[in-house]
Parts: sequence; C-alpha cells; structure tokens
Amino acid sequence: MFLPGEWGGRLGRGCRVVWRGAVKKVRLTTAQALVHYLARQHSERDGREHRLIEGVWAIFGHGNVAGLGQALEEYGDALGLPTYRPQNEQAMVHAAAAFAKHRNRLSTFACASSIGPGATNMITGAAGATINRLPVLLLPSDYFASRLPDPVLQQLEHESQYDVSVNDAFRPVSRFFSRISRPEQLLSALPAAMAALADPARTGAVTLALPEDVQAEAFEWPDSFFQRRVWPVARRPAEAGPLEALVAAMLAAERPLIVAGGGVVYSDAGAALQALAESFGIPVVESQAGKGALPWDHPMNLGPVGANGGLAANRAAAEADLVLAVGTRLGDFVTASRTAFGNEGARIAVLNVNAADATKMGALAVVADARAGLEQLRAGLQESGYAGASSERRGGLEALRGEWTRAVDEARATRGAAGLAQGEVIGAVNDAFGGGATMVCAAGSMPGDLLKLWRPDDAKAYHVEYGYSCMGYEIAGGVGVALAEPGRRVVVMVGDGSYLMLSSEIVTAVAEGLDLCVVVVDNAAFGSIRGLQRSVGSPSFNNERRARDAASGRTDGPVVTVDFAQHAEAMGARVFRCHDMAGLRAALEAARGAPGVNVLDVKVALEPAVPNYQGWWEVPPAEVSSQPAVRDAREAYRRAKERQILHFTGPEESEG
Ligand SMILES: Cc1ncc(C[n+]2csc(CCOP(=O)(O)OP(=O)(O)O)c2C)c(N)n1
Repeated sequence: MFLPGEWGGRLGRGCRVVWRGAVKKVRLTTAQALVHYLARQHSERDGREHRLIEGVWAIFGHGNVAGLGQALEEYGDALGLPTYRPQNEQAMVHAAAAFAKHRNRLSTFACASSIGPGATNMITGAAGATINRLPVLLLPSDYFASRLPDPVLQQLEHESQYDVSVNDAFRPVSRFFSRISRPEQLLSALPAAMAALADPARTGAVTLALPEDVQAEAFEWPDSFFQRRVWPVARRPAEAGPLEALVAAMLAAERPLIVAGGGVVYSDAGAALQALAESFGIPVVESQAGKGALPWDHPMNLGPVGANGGLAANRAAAEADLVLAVGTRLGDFVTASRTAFGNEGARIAVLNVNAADATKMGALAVVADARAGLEQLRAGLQESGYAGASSERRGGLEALRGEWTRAVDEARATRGAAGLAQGEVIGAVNDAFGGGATMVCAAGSMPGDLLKLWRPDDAKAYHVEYGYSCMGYEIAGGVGVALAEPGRRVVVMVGDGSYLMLSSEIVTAVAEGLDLCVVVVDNAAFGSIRGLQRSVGSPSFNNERRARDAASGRTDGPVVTVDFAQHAEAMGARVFRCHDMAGLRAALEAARGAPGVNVLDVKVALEPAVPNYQGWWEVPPAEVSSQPAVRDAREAYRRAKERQILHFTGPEESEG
C-alpha cells in the first residue's frame, strides 16, 4: 500500500511492480492511477506549497463505484486524499469552488459523479466555477468505451453522433475537457489538466470524463508518472510598454480611481493596493469579488461601485477621468451596465492576468498578476515624481467616505414597519459575528444589500458568489469555506428561495462536524425578482410563495408558510426561530457561542428595501404593451440607455 509522504520506493504490497528494461512500472487501474497522481500534485506561489487537490467529493453510481470508488477506498486515505460524501452533485461542485475561492485558487477538490444525471447535475456547478475563474476538477463517469453494453443505463443515444454523451455538455463550461477512452491517455491529459487548474489566467472547471469500463482497466504505468509534482503559480509581471503607458495615463489624470476585483484578493495583492492608494491618495472602489481587498474602514476605500454600489463609490466613479480596473471581469453589475464610469472623455485601463479581460471596453491593457502589476505601477509613479492627489481632493474624498459611512449606519438601523427589515438583519448578523467571520452568500436580494452594508475586516471575511449568482450555492459554499479554514467562523446568509432550492448540504456539515451558522432570511418570495418585475412595470406575478387562488387562477392566494427551523432541525441542526430584533440578537448570540450547525429561521418583511444609490442595471422592459406602467418603464429605460458609454477612449487615440 502507498503511504503519504515523499515518493520513492513506496510501491508496496498493494501494487504489482514490474520492470520493463530499465523502466520501473506499476500495474494499476486507470482510476487507481488517477488517485495516486492527484495525491502527488502541489501548487506553489511565493515559495509556499499547497496541495493542489485536497480530497475528492464523490457520489457513486454504477458508473464509478467499481472504478474510482474502488480506487478511493483502497488507496485514498493512505495517500492523504480523503473522500467526502455530499448529498447533491451540484452542491459538491459549489463546495469545491468555494473552497478554492477561500484558498485563493491555490488548492481545490476533485468532484466525482456517476454516469448521466449525476454528471449533468455537476454542470451548473461547473459553469459557476468557470465564470468565477475558480479551479475545480470534475470527474464525471461516461458510457463504455467498448460500447458493448450500449445503451448502458442512463446513456444518451445520439442518433447521428455515436461518440456524443451527456458529458459533452461540460465542454462549453470547462476550461479543459478530455474524455479518457484509453488508460494511457491519462499520461498526457492529467498534466494538461493540472496546468489549466493552476494557471490563474486559464483556471476554471477542468473535466476528465471517465468511461465506466476504462476506470477499472489496468495498465502498466511508468513509476515516474507518480512522482511528486509542483505546479508554479507564476506572478506574471507587466511588460515595460503597457506599464509605461499606464504610468503616463496616471500622470495625466486628475481624478483617477481604482476598481478592485477578485483578482486583487486571489493574488493576495491587498497590501500592494493599499500602499499604492495611500502613497498617492487614489480612491479604491470594490466589486463583489473584490470587497474586503481593503478593510471596510480604510480611508481610501470608498465602498462598492456599480448597479449595487454605494453613494461614495458611484459618485467618484461618475467623475473619474481615469478608471484603473484591477482583477475584475468588468461585469454589468460593476459597470452598472456601462453607466457607472466617467464620461465620454474618461479613459479606462485594465490590469488583469487574463488578456481577454484586460482588453475590455477599449481599455489600455496591462496583462499581469495583480500584485506584481500594482507594485510595478507604484514604483513607476514614484520614479516619475508623481505627486498624487492634492490635499483638496483628499479632503473631498474623505468627506464623501464619511457620507457613505453614515448612509450605511442609517440603512442598517432602518426598522421594518411590518416585521424585520433585511437591512437591519444584515446589520445585526454583522454586529454579532464581527468583521472577522466569513459571510457567504450568492443569489437574491441579499448580495446587493450585503455589498452595501456588510463590513468585512479582510478579504476572506466577505464571500459572495456573484459571477454566476447561483441559487443553491450558499450552504454548499459555506461547507467549502469551513473546510478551507477550520477555526474561522462561517455565517451563511440565504434567502428562502435559495434554501428551498438546495439546503441538503446541512446534512454534510453535520456529518463532517463543521461549525456553520446559517441565517435563512424568509421574505416568502423571490424578493429580488419581484422587485425587478415591478421596476419593469409588471405587478407582482409568480414571485411570491403563495397558494394557487381559485378565483384568479394564479399563485396569488394565501402565503405558503414554511417552518425552516423544523426542516433544518430534521437534518440535525440546532435551530432558532426569530420574529423580532430581540429574538434575532439572542439567537445570534447563542449560535455564535455554540459549535456545530446552527440555523436561524428569520422572518422578514419585503419592505423597506435597502436604498439604491444611483445604480442602474440594464433589464429591458417590453417594447410594446397595453399596460401603461410597462410603457413608462420602457421610456425610463430608453432615457437611461443614453447614459451608457459604449467604448472608452483607447490608448492609441489619446496619444496626440
Ligand atoms: C439557480 C438559479 N435560478 C434562478 C435564478 C434567478 N434568481 C435570482 S434571485 C432569485 C430569487 C431568490 O429568492 P430568495 O433566495 O428567496 O432571495 P430574495 O430575492 O427573496 O432575497 C431568482 C429566482 C438564479 N439566480 N439561480
């Protein structure tokens, strides 16, 4: 049996070793070889090594129980590659992605499923990981390479393309895909898969589809294939040319602004960002993934920008003449659908490790690791004698920040008239857990409210998946974070809609003995979409959790009440029912002090909503309708679109 530790002479009792000439070979099945290989992979950045694959999440079926299931059972624990048992394949991919996000993409999990529905359940998680640029290794099982039992149970039979399986649906959502139809294909596919996982510019879901028969098939593997391997995560520096252009653009700007995205966090560039901002008085605004890159109370942090942005950041963004976007995909929420930044004359520069991201919106593109690039920029500005912001501008920014701090205080203190308001719930949870716990969320109205109101002390204290904004990520994500940093408090904020969609990983958290506090914020609606629906001119329709009404024929009858506490208790959680602020505070206090899984069932009112601070999001209302409210909404939309900046002045045009 293999033992954890250094490689070398460890091919022991369980494995058949043969010599072919001078080459030592070990006879293992494809699945056994995969397990041995994954256990030996590491990433390395700044001289520190990490296990690249920390373990395997798996739900077995006929597609993998005899192949990968057998391999994990025989070798996994001994190799230090533990197996986790989730309740749902989508959820396990979310857990893996959350783990990778919390670990700054330096470590992740593999996720293994059976054939067919188990595999396709992972596709949503795969898309989420790829969109958020988070590494996960996916191992769906596949039909027989021999094709003899075709169609095997759960096999899709494509009539004209016999080699298509449901796993081909992973291709568009994976950064790397390979079907392993012969054992020896692992020799080339696995290194390529690891390279993609470890590369910050390419990372995302990496999928190796494993036919059922191939998993169990033996092969004589070269011993050297299983040597310990370290994948360097390079800090790519900026090229001299683009860096000089960026320095020149900064020197020419009067009101520069930095947008901090997730890349700042993943690259551990918070200190470099802080040094740059402080040295020259450059204000920083944040995206969902970048929130926490500077502590919430740092004097240069103007808070969130964009559609869900705050008043300070959105005002500063509107008057900026140079926007430097660092480590962000520039999604529509950050750019407020291209209305947030500057004016026609403003310029945009993007510092990103991914060249495609760096070239968006006509930007001056600086392709580099965020930390390396920010350090180079600071050095370049210092060499050029850049003085930075005037004391008048610094004073103005400070006043703006003060205004925003007071607005947040106010929104967190606004009481609901007919029950708890979501803003005050967020404030109470943040107060109870402090800025040091990790708060996890993903979909609904809470991400926008949390972006404005949550006060994180550091980048790992705010974990909102808002690239895919996938309902169902929340609790699974909390499990991933709890595994990524044992000892850190983790609080999941989840809407009733998301909870009802996917809450079964509470069972996994109980089984793993994790400490997790889940706050279910129950407004008995898909509240965010209900609000959006009203903003496009429709009345509330099909978004509230109500019974079908016989008279209207619609789901607008009485509210369907759900006892979330009872539901969570049945899964093994300690539960609290909260209807008012005193009850909520007492429950938070009790949950904070108690180990294990605590679930708070918090009933809230839909109103009042947390205010909008000049944020806009492009959602086109119907162009024709007999309903006056829809026509009004369309007209407001037409006017708002006039504010969109379609393309910023590029680096070339502005030279003269
Ligand atoms: C898997 C998935 N399906 C649909 C959506 C679209 N969607 C976004 S928010 C939302 C409603 C969420 O409801 P809830 O969790 O109760 O939160 P609330 O909006 O009430 O705050 C829906 C349906 C989504 N983001 N993810």
